[in-house]
Order: sequence, then structure tokens, then C-alpha cells
Amino acid sequence: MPDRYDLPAGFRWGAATAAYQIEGAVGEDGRGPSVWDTFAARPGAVRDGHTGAVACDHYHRYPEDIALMKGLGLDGYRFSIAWPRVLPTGAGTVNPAGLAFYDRLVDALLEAGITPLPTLFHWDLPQALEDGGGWLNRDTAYRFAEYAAIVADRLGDRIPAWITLNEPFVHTVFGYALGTHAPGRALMFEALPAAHHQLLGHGLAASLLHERGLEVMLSNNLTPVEPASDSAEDKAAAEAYDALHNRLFTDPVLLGRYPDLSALGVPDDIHGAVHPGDLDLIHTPGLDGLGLNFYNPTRVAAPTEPGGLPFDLVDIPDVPHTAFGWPVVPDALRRLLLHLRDTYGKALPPLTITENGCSVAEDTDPDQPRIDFMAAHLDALAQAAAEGVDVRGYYTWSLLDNFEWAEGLFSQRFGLVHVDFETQRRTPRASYAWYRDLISVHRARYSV
Ligand code: IFM
Repeated sequence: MPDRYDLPAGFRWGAATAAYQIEGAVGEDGRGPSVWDTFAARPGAVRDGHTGAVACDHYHRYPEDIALMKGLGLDGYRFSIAWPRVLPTGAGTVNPAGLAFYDRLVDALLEAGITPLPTLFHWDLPQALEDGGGWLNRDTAYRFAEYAAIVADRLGDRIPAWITLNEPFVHTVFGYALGTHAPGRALMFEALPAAHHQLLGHGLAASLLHERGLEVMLSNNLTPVEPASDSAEDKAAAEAYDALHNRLFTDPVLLGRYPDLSALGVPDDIHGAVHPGDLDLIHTPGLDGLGLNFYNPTRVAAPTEPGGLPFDLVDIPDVPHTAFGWPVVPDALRRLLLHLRDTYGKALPPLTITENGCSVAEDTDPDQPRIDFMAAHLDALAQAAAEGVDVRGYYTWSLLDNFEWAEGLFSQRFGLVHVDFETQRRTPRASYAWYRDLISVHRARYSV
């Protein structure tokens, strides 16, 4: 049975983070406020009243963090660029100090032999754009494309591949449908225009990045959806959930069409958001790679309450669960990859795992559950590769413990490196040494 050491030659090893989760320095060097600054200030919005105001203080400590990456032997580092650092009000005047930070970061990464893989939007929308409707406003898609071009013009000479959006499903559903993330709107399925406008922004930005000779990826958090039983009702509920979570964010980009959302009561034009020609703008630029953020599969049953959502999400018993309570089912990753290959065929570009990891309780040391999690998922990845899936890299989530959105700073620790948020002391965990050794053994296998 193929395992993690059998991943193909040239496979890229990485780690991932995101700006609001690690940078801190929210009021420095001209950065404008983002929706997450506003949301985190709301009483009760984030556990223990935490915010990303300081987080890992990466804005000042990035050299130390790059030294940690170098110690791992990473090929690549996935980070996100804070739109409000570059354009404090989302559009118009560029903040040179904001761009200069990413310039320094990119140069320091290259100096360390690490390829930067930036994400342009990881949920920290400039508050000024939110004040104009945020992603519910079609105009935001055009502002996103302008921002993408500005950043690419500054950094594109040193960065070959770019990710436009991170997990538009999570941003739409948690941010606009349920209101548990910024910007805190609870519109249920009326939120779906925010999904369309993010995808439109992706398509517009992708064209501009391609014009500049750059490669474009999109990172979706896909989940294999399994019905709770063989009943027709459970199967229909699973199909409705699959359309919402997976196909809504992948079909338009890869196939140029939306899935049928009628089970959710959503019309084909997504409440009037889809204009003629939009699907071409989203689909035509094509993708050079699809990023997958994989954490767990989802089990779905028919709803027990009439008149509510057309599905119930149910637990998967008899498997381990992470500190977040997410079921650990590594083979679901293999199944997801084969399903994508079979569903999209030639329309599927090469895949990269742009996030995978688990939260472990603070007192778990050495962090064997995280090592077991990564080892089993990498074995599953190698098995999918052996079955013909074109998978090019793996970026673990995350390099550092960080601000885990509504869960705040302390409760969900995803880092290979422990961060003491009082002192900012970084302490590599057992999983750091394990990942370093894995990378070095894999690399040695293919060196001449
Ligand atoms: O921390 C998040 C990240 O920002 C997006 N993907 C999932 C991670 C863990 O919840």
C-alpha cells in the first residue's frame, strides 16, 4: 500500500497561515479596519472577547517565523495578504507601507529558499467596502480585481502562483448566512449573492493575473458528503448539502454553470445576482490549480423539523474527533480526490492540498494526535496519487497557533509551533520535528 513517502517526485511541502490570524499590528503603518476588527469588537462575537489585534505579532516577528519555516525545510509558504493594509478603504489610494511589508516578507522567504504562495482574500474585507454592502454588492467583485492587479504588479515578478479566494463557502455561510463570523449577517439563503460576487471577483482577478503571466488557483474547503442512511430522504438531503457546500463553489469555475439549488429554495439566477455573461467571466480564465482545504467528511440526514433547512448535519460516531469536535476520517480525503477526478474529468486542474491539520488541546504534549492526523491524511493522499490523481503539494494548517476566528486565541490550537500569546514565545511541538523529518526523508528519496 503506497504511503506518504511515495508521494511523487517534485511534490511540494508547505505550511499555511492567514493575515488576520497571525499578523496583529492592526493599527500600524496605515492599515485600514477590516470586517474582522469590527466583528471581534462586538461583545460576545468571539470567545473570551479575543481579537486579532496582536495575534502572533507576525508583522514584527516574521523573520523568526521564516527561520522556523526554514528549519522545517519547507518548499512553500501559503500566507494571505490583508486587503486593508494595501488599500485601507478597499479601493482608491494605495498604502505604500502596507505593500512594503509584503515586499519584505516575500524577499525574506525567497532568501530562505521558500516559494511564497499568497492568498488575496482570506476573509478580512476592508470595513469601508462592507459599509457599502460587502460581498452582497456586485461592485465589491470589481474592487477585488483592482486590488489583485495592484498587488500582482508589485510582487508578481517574484511569485509564480496566486490563490484568489480562501473558502468562499465558509465566508458566505458563516459570515453572511449564519452571522457567526464577520461581517455577522444572518441572511440564510438570501446570503448566496455573496457567493456569486466572490466567484465573479475570482474570475475578474484571474483574468488580470493571467494577463500578467501568473498562475491562478482557488482554495475551496471541500467535504465528501455521505447520507446518514440509504433512504431516499437522507440521499436527497445529502445532495442538497453537497450542492451548497461543494458544487456551488466548484462547478461554476470548472464547468461554467451553477448546480441546481432549488432544494434550498434558491432560483437559478441566485436572487438576481447572476447577470448574463457572468458565468463566462468566472469560467473562461480557467484554473491552473485547485486548492483543497480538507478537514473532515460530512454526514447528512433528512431534516427532523419541517419548514427549516432541507438537511440536518449529524455526527460520525466511532471515529476520533479533534478538539473542535470534527470527525477524523483520513480515507475520506482519498475518496474526495477520486470523486473530484471522476466528476470533473479533464476539467479538473492539478490539485494541491492548501490546508489540512487539526486542533489539539493546549495540554497535549507531545502532540501525538496531530502527528497521527497528518500521517494518516498524507497516506490517504499518496494512495489517491497512486490511483492516478494529480496532486502536487501539501500545506499543513498551520505553522503557528493563531487567532481561530470566533473561537479566539486559546481554545483551538492548530500550530506545529506552540505560541504563548502573553510572551510571543514560539515553541516547536513534536509535530514540527516529525514534519521536518518526513520532508527530509521524502526529498532524499528523489535526490540524485
Ligand atoms: O483557521 C481556519 C482557516 O482560516 C481556514 N480553514 C480552516 C482553518 C481551521 O478552522
